[in-house]
Amino acid sequence: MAFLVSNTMTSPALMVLLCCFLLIANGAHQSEACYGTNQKLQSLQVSAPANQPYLTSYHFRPPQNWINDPNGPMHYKGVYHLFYQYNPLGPLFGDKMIWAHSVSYDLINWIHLSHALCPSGPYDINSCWSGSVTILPGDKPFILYTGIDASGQQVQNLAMPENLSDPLLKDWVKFSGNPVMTPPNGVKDDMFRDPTTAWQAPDGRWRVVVGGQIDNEGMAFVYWSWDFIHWTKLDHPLYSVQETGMWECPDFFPVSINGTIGVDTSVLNPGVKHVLKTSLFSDKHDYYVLGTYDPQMDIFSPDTDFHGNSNDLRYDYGKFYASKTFFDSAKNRRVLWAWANESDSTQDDIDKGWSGVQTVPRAIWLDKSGKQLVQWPVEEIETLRGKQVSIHDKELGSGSIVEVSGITASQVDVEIDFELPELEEAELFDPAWVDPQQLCNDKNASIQGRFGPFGLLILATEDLTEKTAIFFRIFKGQNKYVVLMCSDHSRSSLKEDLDKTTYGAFVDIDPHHGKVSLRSLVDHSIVESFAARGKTCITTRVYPKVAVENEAHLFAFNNGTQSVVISSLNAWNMNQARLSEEESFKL
Ligand code: DQQ
Repeated sequence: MAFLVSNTMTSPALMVLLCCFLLIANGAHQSEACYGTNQKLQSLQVSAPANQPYLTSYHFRPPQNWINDPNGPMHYKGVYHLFYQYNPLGPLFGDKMIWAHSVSYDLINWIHLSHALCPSGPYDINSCWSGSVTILPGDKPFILYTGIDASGQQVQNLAMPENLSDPLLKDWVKFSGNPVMTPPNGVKDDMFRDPTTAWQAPDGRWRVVVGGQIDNEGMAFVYWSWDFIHWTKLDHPLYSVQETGMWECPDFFPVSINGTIGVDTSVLNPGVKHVLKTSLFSDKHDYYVLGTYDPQMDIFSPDTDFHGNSNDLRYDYGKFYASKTFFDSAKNRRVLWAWANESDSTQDDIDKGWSGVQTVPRAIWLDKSGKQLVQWPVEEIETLRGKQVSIHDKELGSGSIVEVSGITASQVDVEIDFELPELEEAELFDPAWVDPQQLCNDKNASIQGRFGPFGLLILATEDLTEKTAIFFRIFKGQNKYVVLMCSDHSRSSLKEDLDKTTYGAFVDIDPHHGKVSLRSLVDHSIVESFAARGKTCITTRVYPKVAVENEAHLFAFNNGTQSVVISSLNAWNMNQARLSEEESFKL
């Protein structure tokens, strides 16, 4: 434990921390416990079958079994780390969840390491659930995670690298004094989880948020600490909202008011606003609110009320949950990861031998309007682009369909700019249409409008019996035009027993300026779509029966009565990311 001895901190608080480090040195040697468990579990595994049309090529996942939430992403000494919830026993969620660990130099190609945290002590013997990493001064990363203890209650635990000079941070030790937080009075044992990355307020104390619920009021509990070991709960939550139920995986971070540059989690100055994100257990969506953080009162005041319904802002209006951001100091950006669960049946997951993928990492920043966030796949994803095809200045008359040929449509990155004509004749928007998902459901891709539906048909068969339609409709509202983005899965597969929910969201742009853009990242069974350069995002899981591998086609279409023009379309075949298996997955 060289880093303990080399610590030169002098203030009283930091001396306490040093003493605690020494205590930690007496903690369990976690990597050994993990390794032993892992070896045993691996022998029970059945390998994923060879025929895998839905296996992704450039989205992150291990070779087999169940994954869910991203945990503790960080950039540390030139290496990106991603931990994630993993069930080493099989393709469904398990009752001994662990933190698996992978590393990367570019956020695209990953090496799977041995598992970081496995159930081992009374404070986490029933699972190591989600949590975050905080890098303390002196380059010391600490994990705070939820343990399910011997009596089934949710407690918060600490762990740290065994050897700070190992850039891959392969081995982790747990604090001998765990747990460091137990469910507060009045909070049920199973409603207290998922600590955030901590931040240090100007008074020098660390703050961390833990998700929870009291009665049906969802909330972000705040704890503070001088030494990162002893945590005291504040009387009031950072923020809470009645009737929203359990808040899972909260995230709390600053964003620059001007520009796309990301800032570290403790940054607090007039140049930033704060984002509070919560993953609502009730509907499995990630909602966020923008607002102001008061470090004296430790209160978050949102700019707009939050209700946890279709009026609220979401990172993504499709399958996207338990997300987490980190500050990437290498590129001064904030990066967002999320779990995209399957939409197939449990039996399908058992047959596939795996379940769940991570979305591509996205840079995230505050929109110029100050009213919403914007996301865009990290630029590194473009290094996977191969053969390119383009279409320019192509008019799409009413009912037209144009194939984007010459690419592998099951593994593609496509960007399309539509040029719009004069919108005076647009259909009137009914103010009663408050739920965009419902509107997309009622007006699916086969229902003709005036301006729209127009967009892309993805993972489609040549005869269009299978297709996933990602499209826009434009309406004329009272004072402005309204742009609707939809992802229609009603014809996505000839297979039954799939969740084919249609997704939808409004795009806050003024189409009167003549353009609307769409980018879709297609990777066999996942499609991530970004409208208007990342203002509205929809992620979907799709399982065509026929339109797989080389049988998949990509089309642009217009089913509105009015023409639109493809001013530019570029599509690139995507190469496979390298996901190498280290020993832990081969055993
Ligand atoms: N998943 C974890 C929990 C978290 C939930 C367990 C969110 O910590 O609340 O795998 O998906």
